[in-house]
Amino acid sequence: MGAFKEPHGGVLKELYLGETAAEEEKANAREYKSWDLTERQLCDLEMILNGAFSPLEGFLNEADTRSVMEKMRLRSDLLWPIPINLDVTEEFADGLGTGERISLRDREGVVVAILTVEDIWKVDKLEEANFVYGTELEDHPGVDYLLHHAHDVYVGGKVVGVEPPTHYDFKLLRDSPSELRGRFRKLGWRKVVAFQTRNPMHRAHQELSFRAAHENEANLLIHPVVGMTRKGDIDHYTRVRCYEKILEKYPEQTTTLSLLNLAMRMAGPREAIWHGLIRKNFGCTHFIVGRDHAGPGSRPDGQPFYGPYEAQELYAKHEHEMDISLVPFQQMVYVENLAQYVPVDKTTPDMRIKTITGSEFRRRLSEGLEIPDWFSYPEIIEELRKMYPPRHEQGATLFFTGLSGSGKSTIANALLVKLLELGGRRVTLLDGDLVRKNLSSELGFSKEHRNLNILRIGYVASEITKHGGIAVCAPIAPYRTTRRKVRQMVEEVGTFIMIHVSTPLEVCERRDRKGLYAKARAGLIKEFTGIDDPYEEPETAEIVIDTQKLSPELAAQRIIVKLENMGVIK
Ligand code: PPS
Repeated sequence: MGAFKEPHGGVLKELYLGETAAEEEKANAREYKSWDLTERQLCDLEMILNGAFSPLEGFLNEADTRSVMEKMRLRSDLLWPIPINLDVTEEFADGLGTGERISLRDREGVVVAILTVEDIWKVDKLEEANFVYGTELEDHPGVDYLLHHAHDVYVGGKVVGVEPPTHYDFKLLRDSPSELRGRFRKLGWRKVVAFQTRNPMHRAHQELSFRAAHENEANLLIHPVVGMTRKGDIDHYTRVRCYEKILEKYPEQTTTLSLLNLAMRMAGPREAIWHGLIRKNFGCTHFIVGRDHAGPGSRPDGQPFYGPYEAQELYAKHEHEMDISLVPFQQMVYVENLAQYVPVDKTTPDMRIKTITGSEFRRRLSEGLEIPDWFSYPEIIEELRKMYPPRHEQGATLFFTGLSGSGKSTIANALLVKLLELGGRRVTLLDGDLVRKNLSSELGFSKEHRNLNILRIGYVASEITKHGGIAVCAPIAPYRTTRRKVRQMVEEVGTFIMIHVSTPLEVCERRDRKGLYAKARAGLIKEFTGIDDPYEEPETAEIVIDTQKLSPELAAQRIIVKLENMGVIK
């Protein structure tokens, strides 16, 4: 085995211009059309420019894209499993011509690269989904991205780099392929096993990765993804602090850490091959593929999208031409009577096996329950608990919905007082009327305005939730899709609880506390919810309150009990 792996395709494609040429291009770029890169595109571009995606020299053209989709190969016949495309809006593509140069800008408007347009085409997304992910189910995060986030038109073409994308975090831990190759050379590491991860590492991962290196008489590179991973993953800031801690658990001089700004696709088997090729470009000789590598979770019917060892099988099939050895690993389990970790296929019936699944681990974290020492290191748990405290210390949004006069505000006010009485949390009330006086004073009651109003409430509530407070919202919120958007926004940062105050229209109208129903019936108020405007009943409310059966005080009490049961308050 040679001292250093050749990059995929033989040459490391570093595509940054020299200083003078870059300055010139930056000046020229003022004349070019410019595209603001999405988060994923910026990750991809960084990988293209620094050579991590060698042999790619730009975003794929249509012929290469088709070849990659159908055969997992570029037209040159080189193995490449994932299409890397620049997706743009139809509007942007409209005036574009072949041979035209466009500047690609980051979020701050800095020109990162110049692309020369080779071709432009409209995408058949379902076809791409089926080829790349083997499914068109939106529950697959890669498919969801493709169908709901990626633009409809692809632009292919080579790129030249003008300025590397800026990172303000963990600068010393971010390496390009040539930088990492340089580090290996300096350390005299000739064989390097790479370990890919998007999760915090615990004892099982440490055991597995160290054994993989040890058994191959190699050194170890911990190479976590810090670009885009799966929704709901632990944020990369926290993870990197954890990785720095786990590094100390390996014997000195054996292991190093570097961060990879990759945007994952969760494509399972295809992704495993892609990950291997990328690590080869970084100079690694071996790549660990464990159970369910880059797995996207399960289908709605509970079946996994890919078999647990399908990634290993596909990798093994192509290993000879990849020229980066597969280190297949079975799941590691803790054997209590041996007080050590063992690969699951090496266990015998006399062994007392212990495991904690990912979801069980998250449950223990969110409920503040004990996490045993055999599972992880106390320093790592401490780091995770700082950012992911138990649910009763996290923020929450309590979102009331119901008709005007249903009793939302009265119950919300009672609940607010009870929460304040319990103490320990900051509580903000975003009542319908109150919001319309402040946040949404210019809005009326058209569908568009109501939705805007609810999204504003959702945004404020999600910020309150993110910062550990409790937001109590009480608008009518008549539209299901908008309520769902608010739920999604909040659930990214904390707990969301929908409370449907289901008082029937006749009762609200009979009560008519503000006299609005009478006015609406008389045609003096238009678009009044329940009269000449719709109210879509919630399907997914956590709590339903019927005020015909419960007083506001008792309703608030019931909600408090439910919050206690859910662990939102203690
Ligand atoms: S929405 O649909 O969620 O944006 O409505 P919201 O912000 O909660 O505002 C509802 C309050 O505004 C008063 N009001 C109306 N409600 C419904 N339809 C029409 N056309 C309307 N015009 C004024 C009404 O007092 C609502 O207050 P609540 O507290 O719900 O009774």
